[in-house]
Order: sequence, then structure tokens, then C-alpha cells
Amino acid sequence: MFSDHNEFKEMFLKKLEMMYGKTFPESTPQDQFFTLGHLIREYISMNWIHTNEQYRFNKRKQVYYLSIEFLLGRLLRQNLMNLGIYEVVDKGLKDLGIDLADIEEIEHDAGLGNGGLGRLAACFLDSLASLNLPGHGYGIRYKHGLFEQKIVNGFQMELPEQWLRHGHVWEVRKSDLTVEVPFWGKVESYSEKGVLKFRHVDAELVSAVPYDMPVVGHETSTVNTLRLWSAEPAAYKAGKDLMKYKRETEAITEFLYPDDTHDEGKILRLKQQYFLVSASIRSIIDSYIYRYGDLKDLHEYVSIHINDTHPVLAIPELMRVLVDEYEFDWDEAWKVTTKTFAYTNHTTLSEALEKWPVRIFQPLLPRVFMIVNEINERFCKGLWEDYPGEWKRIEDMAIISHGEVKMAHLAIVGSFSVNGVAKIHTEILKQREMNLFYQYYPDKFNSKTNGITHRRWLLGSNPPLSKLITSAIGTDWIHQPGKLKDLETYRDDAAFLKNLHEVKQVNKERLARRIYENNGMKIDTDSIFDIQVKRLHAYKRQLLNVLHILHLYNRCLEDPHFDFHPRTFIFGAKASPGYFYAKKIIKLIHSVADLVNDHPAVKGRLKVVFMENYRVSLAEEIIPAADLSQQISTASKEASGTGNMKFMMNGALTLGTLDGANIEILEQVGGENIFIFGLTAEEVMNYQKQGGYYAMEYYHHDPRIKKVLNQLVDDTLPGADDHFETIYDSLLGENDQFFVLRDFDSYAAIQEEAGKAYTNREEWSRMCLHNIANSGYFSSDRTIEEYARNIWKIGQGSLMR
Ligand code: 26Q
Repeated sequence: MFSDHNEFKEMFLKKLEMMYGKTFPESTPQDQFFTLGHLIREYISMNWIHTNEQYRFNKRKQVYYLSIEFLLGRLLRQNLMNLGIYEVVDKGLKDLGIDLADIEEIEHDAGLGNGGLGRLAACFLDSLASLNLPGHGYGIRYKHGLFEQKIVNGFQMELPEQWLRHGHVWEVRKSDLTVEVPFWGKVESYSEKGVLKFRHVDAELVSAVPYDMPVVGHETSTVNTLRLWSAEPAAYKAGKDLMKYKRETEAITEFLYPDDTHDEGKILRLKQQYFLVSASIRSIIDSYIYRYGDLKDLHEYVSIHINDTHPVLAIPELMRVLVDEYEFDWDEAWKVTTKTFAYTNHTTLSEALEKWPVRIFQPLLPRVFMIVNEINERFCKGLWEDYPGEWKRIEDMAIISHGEVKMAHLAIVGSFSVNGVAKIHTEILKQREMNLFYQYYPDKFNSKTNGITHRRWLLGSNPPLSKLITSAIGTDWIHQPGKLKDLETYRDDAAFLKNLHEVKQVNKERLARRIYENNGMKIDTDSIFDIQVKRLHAYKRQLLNVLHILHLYNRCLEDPHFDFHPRTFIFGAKASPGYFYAKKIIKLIHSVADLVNDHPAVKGRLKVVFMENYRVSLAEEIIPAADLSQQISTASKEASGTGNMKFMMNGALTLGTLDGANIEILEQVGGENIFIFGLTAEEVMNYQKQGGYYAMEYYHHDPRIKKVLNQLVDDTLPGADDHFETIYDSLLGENDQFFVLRDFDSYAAIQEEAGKAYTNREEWSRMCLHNIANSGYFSSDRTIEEYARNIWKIGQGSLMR
């Protein structure tokens, strides 16, 4: 479309005038951003059309990734880089006196997700397109993404997020592909040609309007599609309050629910789930019928992946369509359905496993409920034959029991593949959480260790490091991240290690500037940047980190000669609005920061920074600047973690427990290049099973612990009032469910070791190099290749039949 920067410049100026009716000198950065966005979208559209035509005519098997969240972040930089036009555009804009980096800052993050699960979906889309695989996303176009976090006096406040306020350049509204989704009403039976049939009548219809976003592969012509559904009122039905109907309809896609596992199922969330699923299944089937006609071979040409249980109603929905609309008999429909779906589990926390009360489910989705019921009855009948007399087992495995629908059970029964997201996580599912199902369906279970797209998380977010890597080993790593291993040849190259250190310093200085802008704090860039950024959850143990900081402060006060390398502890975390305990921890971090920062006894050697409103674009600035990556969840609780991989890839060393993918990071880098501490998952699970842990003993026997816990409730902490009594109580009164005190000693010891290791600059850089060199395994390209080969059975560019 444009071959050099001059041509680009011309097109850009013309486009700007056409879009805004003003000349370039009159334009705002906002105008310039939207102009550029539209130009790039046009640039993409030829390949988008072409990819779709290819898929339509070539009969390649398609994968549809259904997810209630897609945490995309910004798209301008990613699109420019994947199209291979970043430099041309950068140069063209520079000629006009515009800094592309400033234009990028205009873009709002598309924050349609809570954290790991949503970001994983976004990384997968990038890898699918970049590997030329026919995989598309289906999700919800929330009007407001995850809330914006403001900190007021150390407390978290939530504001509605506004990413659509100025419109979203990357989407195309496709009103002609609108479909209708029915809620409420009742089921009527009737007879047709002697067969008993059912139909859903008197339903309230909601229109699902698709907005498509192009997913551009890296240096390839493949452009896949992410389709996000928006709810709008359908044709007005007489007899109803129009305004009320409009409000209720639009409410369905108004907000993304914050991850709150303590929150009991809200009807609106179930509405969202069925809304996503019903519209997506309709769209998948329509496009299939257009291409092939006969649904009995659906599973040969289509795999539908369900990202956790949130979209699991796709299973009964497909059954409903096949049986009610396409006259399949039950067994035929079940065969096709169970060969079409695959399911990924993302958690072992049993309180997070979704259950819906029948009294909410049945009236909202009467026909789908009947189908779930039928699936359950047939499943239990089969169990009865295989395990005669084992009532307890059957009750524990049933899809509906005690007045609740167990979404994970439905997912396992209705899918041909069930996977965990890291080796240890899959083992825990098989041996504990889902053991009965594993015994029954051993072949369905498999493990797919998560990954992250190295294109966004290294190439895009860390240009200085990317350039250094390329200068050493060439560009192969960009297409084959496994090639990062070639960096190992530089392990004894002092000059290279020095360059690596300097690159880190550049990134630390950039982050320090951001901290100064946002927090008004001056940060020592020679200090260790020790970072924990992730959602706030008790099991992730931000508390362990902050108690340890308080302990370091105590040591500074007690021993004026206490010698350690200066540290900057950086936190970023959102707490779910109703998760009061998590909110207390945020307040605690701020109180400890107020105590420690600028205290004369600390002499500037300890700083605590809380960065507000942690999100994808902020992560892109924080992660490249990290020296230490804190991944300190209670072993067995973090299914995988993906932040851990991003830090590793950017040359931070992991300080973590043997949990989730940390274990696989350890396998990749070896024990000398990582700081591991704490109980193992087995030890944690043994305590949970057999007891034997008494937090109070650690309080009484370890004076360091006693001191910091007392400080939570005496007058040490500024602004504490009685805020931290719940935290104190959770540790002592409730016996410390997450083993914070149990792991305190080994945590403090490994922190000290890490601090000492940092002072040997060359050796530290060597460890960083080793981490980067072995991070290729954690590219989502590897993960997606495994899904493609072992689950979906789709090949690169090949025809399935
Ligand atoms: C539940 C109820 C009501 C509203 C929201 C929710 C909800 C929403 C999102 C519950 C959970 C989530 C997200 C879970 C999640 O992100 N899990 C993480 O998935 C990552 C990708 O596999 C893993 O790396 C993390 O270990 C896992 O915690």
C-alpha cells in the first residue's frame, strides 16, 4: 500500500484531511492516532478478505476459541510490527514532527479481561495468526472493561473504564450478521411426523451484534478474526415496558465482571455466558453450513475450544441446535458434539469452580436446562452401569446435584479433551480435583503448559533487549523463539554481559521516569528492582512480600550496620471490588510504603512503590525493567502463572515457590539460575489433609514474625487505625490458610541470597542471559503448536481432507 515513508506520509496527510476536514497543523494527537489507525485497518483489509476467502473455499478445519475475556491491551504497535511497517511509519511521522511513541500512548487498552486467563486468550490469537493457523476468537464487547483503579489515601477506588469513549479503531460493526438470543419464556412440546419435539416460546429476544477485529499474523498474510458480541434490543414486543427492556438488554454487555470467586453467581453473568455462547454457535454453524452443508461431519472441520467453564453452555447449545433445528436424534447429536469441544481448566481452587443454582438456571434458559438435564441423566445412567451401587461416586460426578449445575462436570463430560495449564496443575487435576473423572476418562486428560507471545512481550515491549539479541544471534529467534538458546554462546563474553546490564539499566531508567511522573518518587536505578505485579489474591501472597519488607525495615532500625544492596519493591495489583481482604492488603502496602520511604534509618536503601491501575500497557513498561520477579504463591494454588514467563524472557530472575509454571522455569534454567523457596505442593496438601500446621507456633518461636505481626496492630504503621486486624486475625486466628508464616523464614533467606547475588554484576548478568536463552519454550507459539497438533488436529496450511 505504501512502499516508503514518503508515500506513507502523503497518504497519512490525505487521510487526515478526509477524516477530519482539517489540515495537519490544526490536528490533535487524537486525530493523528485515529487517522493512523484507519489507514492501517485499510492496509490490513485486503489480506483479511483474502484469508476469509481461503478459509471458505479450501475447507480447512477451523478452530474457534470461546472466551468470556480477551485482554488485548493496545493494538497499534502490535499491528504495525506484525505488518512489518513500524519503521516506515515511524520515519514518516518523524518527518512530520510526530513521535510515534506519543501517538501510541493515545490508544486506550482494550481491557476486556481480569488477568491471566484473558491475556492468555489474547496471546493465543497472536500465535494462531502468526503460525498461519485458522483460529478465531469469540468473546463479548463489554462497554466497560475491567474497572480503572484509583488509589485514594492508600485505599483502592474503582471507576468505570471507558475504552470506547472515542470509538475503537480496530473494530468493524457487522449489523447484517446480527443474531437473536432468547431468554426466559417456556418450552412447548409438539409432534412432527410422529416425533416428539420441543420449542422455546414466549422468549425475550436480545440482538447480538458482532464487531469484528482483525488479528494480524507476524510477517504473514494471514489475518484471522476476533468477533466480539454486543447486546442490543431486538424488535420491540408489545406489552412490555420498552425502557425497562432496553435497559435490561444493554446491561448484558455493559460491564466485565471482576474476578470474584467469593461472589455467588449473579444472574447477569449467566446471561452473559449464554449470550456469548448462543450467538457464537449460531455464527459457527451458519458459516459451516455455507461451506459444507451437512452437520454430521462438523467435528471434522470445526473444533470449539472453551476457555474455562464460562462458555460451557456451548455444549448443550450445540445439542439443542442439532436436535431441535436440524432433526438429529440424540445419540447422533451427542457424538458430533463431544467430538467438537475441548476444554481448558485454569484453576484448582475449588471455590472457583462454577456452579449455578437450578432455580436461577431453569427459568432463564428453559430449553437449555432440559438438555443439560438429559445429558446428566444419560451420564449418570452410564455411571450406574459402570459402577453399580456406588451412590456416593455417582453423586460426586453428577452434572446436576443438590440443586446446582456443576459447570466443570458438564465441560468434562461434553468434551473430547480436558487440559490443565502447567504440568503440576494437570497432575493436581488428575490426582485430586478431578480424580473421579480421570479414572473414568483417562484419555481425555492432557497438559498444555501456558505460553506468552514473545512478539508483544519481548520484541514489542523491549526494543533495547531485542536489538541486542538480534545483534548477537540474528533474527531467527523472532520466528523460532527456541533459537534464543543460541545466546548461550555468549555466557562467557564479558562485553556482551556488560551490554545486557546496560540494556537493563536503560529499561530501569525508563520505568523510573514513569514512577516519577505517576507517583512523584525518585528511584535509585542502581537499586534492585524487585517486582510483584499481578491480581491481588490471598493465595498469591503479596502479604508475604510486604511483611518481609517490614522486617527489612526493622533490621535497618535495629542494626545500623546492616548491609544490603538497595532495593526498590514495586507492586501493581487490582483487588476485586468486593474482596475486602485483598483491599486491606493494598492499604497495608501503602502504609508500609509510608513508613519506609524516606525514613532516615533506611537511608534510601529501601523504597516501596505501588503503581496504580496495573494493566497490559503498564506491564509492558514494568516487566522489561525488572531484576527480580516475585512468583510466590502458596504451592499448589497458582495453576500456571504467565507473568513469570514474561519476566524471565526479559531477563529478570525468578524468586518463587515450586508452583505452576515456576517448576518448568526451574527445569529450563536449572537450580543455579533461579531462587526457589518454601513448601512444596505436596507438603502443602499434606498439611491440608492431615493438619499439623500451627501458625501460632511460628509467631511465638520466630521473633521476626512476632515483631512484624505486632506492628500490624500497634501504632507502628501510619494510617493503620484498625484496618489490619483482619490480616492479623487471618494469620493467627484463622491459622494462616496460605502458609505465609510457615514460608517466612525460607523466603527471608532466599531474598538475602538474591540480594547478595546481585552484587556480583557479571555473574548476575550471566544468570539473566541464561534465563532469556531458555525462555523460548514459554512462547505461546510452542503452546499453540501443541494444541494444534494434539487437540485440534489442525495443520499448518494443510487441508484436513
Ligand atoms: C468468577 C466469578 C464471577 C466473576 C468472575 C469470575 C472469574 C473471572 C476470571 C474467575 C476467574 C477468572 C480468571 C481466572 C484466571 O485468570 N486464572 C489464571 O489463568 C492463567 C492462565 O491459564 C493461569 O496462568 C493462572 O495461574 C490462573 O490463576
